[in-house]
Amino acid sequence: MRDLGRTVVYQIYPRSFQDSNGNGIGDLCGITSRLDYLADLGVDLLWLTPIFVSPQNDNGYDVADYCSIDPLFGTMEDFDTLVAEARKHGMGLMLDMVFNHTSTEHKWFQYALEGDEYYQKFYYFVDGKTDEEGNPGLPPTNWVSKFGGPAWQWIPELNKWYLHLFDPTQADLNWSNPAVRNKLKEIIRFWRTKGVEGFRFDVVNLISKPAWPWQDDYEGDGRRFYTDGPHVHEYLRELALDTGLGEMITVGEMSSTSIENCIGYSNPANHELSMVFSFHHLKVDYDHGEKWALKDADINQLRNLFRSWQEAMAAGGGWNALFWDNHDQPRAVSRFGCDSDYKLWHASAKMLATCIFFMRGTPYIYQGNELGMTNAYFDSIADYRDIESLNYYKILIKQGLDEKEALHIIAERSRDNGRTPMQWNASPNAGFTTYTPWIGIPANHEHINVENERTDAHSPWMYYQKLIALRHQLDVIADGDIKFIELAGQADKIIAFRRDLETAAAGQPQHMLILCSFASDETQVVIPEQLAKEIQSSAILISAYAYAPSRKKSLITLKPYDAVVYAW
Ligand code: TEU
Repeated sequence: MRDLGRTVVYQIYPRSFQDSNGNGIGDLCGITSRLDYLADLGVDLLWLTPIFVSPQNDNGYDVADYCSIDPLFGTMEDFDTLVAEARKHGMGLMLDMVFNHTSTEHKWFQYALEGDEYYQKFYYFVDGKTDEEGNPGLPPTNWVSKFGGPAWQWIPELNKWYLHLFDPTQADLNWSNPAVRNKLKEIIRFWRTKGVEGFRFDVVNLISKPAWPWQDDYEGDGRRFYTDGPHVHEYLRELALDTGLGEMITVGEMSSTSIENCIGYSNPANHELSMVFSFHHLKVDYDHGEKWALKDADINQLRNLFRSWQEAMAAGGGWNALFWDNHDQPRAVSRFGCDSDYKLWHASAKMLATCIFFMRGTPYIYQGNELGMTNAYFDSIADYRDIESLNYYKILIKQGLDEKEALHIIAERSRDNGRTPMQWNASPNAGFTTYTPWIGIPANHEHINVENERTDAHSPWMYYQKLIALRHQLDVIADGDIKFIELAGQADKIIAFRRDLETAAAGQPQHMLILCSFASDETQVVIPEQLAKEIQSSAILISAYAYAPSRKKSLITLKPYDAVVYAW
């Protein structure tokens, strides 16, 4: 099995990676045609977001058949070819298992609607509440869906409500029913025999709901009742032990979770998962914790979150998935870096990569990160495709914002920012498709594209290639301890940490100091005395600018969005 510390995962959003049949939507054959590209970059595992049969209301996270390929993306034969060809390139596949809910078009849900009681028990079909006057027909609880609106849908034929933590067409599965758990194990076994190397489990810390009856939430949206729920660890262990997941690489997506639970999920002794995604660091620009309210990123908070997660997960034997971007997030370079000035864009794309690549965990590259791809900045609501963005646009207007204000928030926060097509070249559709793409392509593909960056020795692409190679080679990055460093007066600008490993292979550095600047201006950093002495004998391993920062004894001058790694 691959070593977690030396593995780099590349996330592909198939719909937006490469179209091979000219319908404007990316597909499996398109991915196969780009395997040389991915192998040159040097990545190890390819995580594909869902490619299964789906009505695509939530771009495949609404699965109607877990063991068939959606014709939109190709055939099972195309999938088998992709697995085989990827293996020839030394790469493995990870599939996205959406097990918290199914599409309401899934046959289990359809049988349930037809009155089959066995399948009704696969979901949460429950009676409503009566109001103060005794009239029936109120939702069972006041819980709110993650996509806005109530988390319950009324089914008049059955006189019941069903739970959907996401879209009404994504019905939550009842994991307390052993028959459900067994069905899901069969799906894992099916894909294992197809030769996939790993799985990503969608919102998997939401699968265990509390015992009935459920309560209203007067302080929040209900998440505190079902997040990291009562039996979640037990269910994950059972899934892993019964299907042999221990021999595979698995990552769980953990919504609003805690460090303590994540140690539980990912400590190998517990036999649950290899690693976890958590999202607290991607909420530091949410005003009062609210996604649809803007504020500047709080770098001090970001640093504190990284410090507590990195140090506590290490102490507890847990393992982090390291990432900034995915298909649900606006582009990090637009959020935490700078995308309006060529030089700063360049530096900040590299700085962000440095920051996570040198932490303890497994780094994930989301397609286009290696190019420094930016937000889309669509200027009309008609350009958006994502169900969550379209819902929230309406909600914001209802709350009294005018169209311009609402659109501004959507432009900053929409998941579509991360879903625009891969920018292969400067041609009108960026080399992604010969047809009209399913979603718009930012004009900056004229210079931010693969063709340009692979011929520029200083591009973000070349930098990523080096980072991946270093991950593979150096023991201290893969296995070292991590400790964050307090820099007097610079807490809101600089993230600094060190990595140490006493047992590094001969000739390899045992220590590293990583400095990342989130400031748009030049910043002077005073290194603590002892550390300044230690780095006297260091060499610069990699840095965001071609010229390393100047250093006078303990004083280092970092350029805007600089990153530098000292190794000794
Ligand atoms: O996302 C889980 C999730 O809660 C958030 O990332 C969510 O998409 C958004 O940020 C709410 O504000 C996973 C998938 O990654 C996402 O694409 C799916 O839409 C969602 O689950 C439902 O399956």
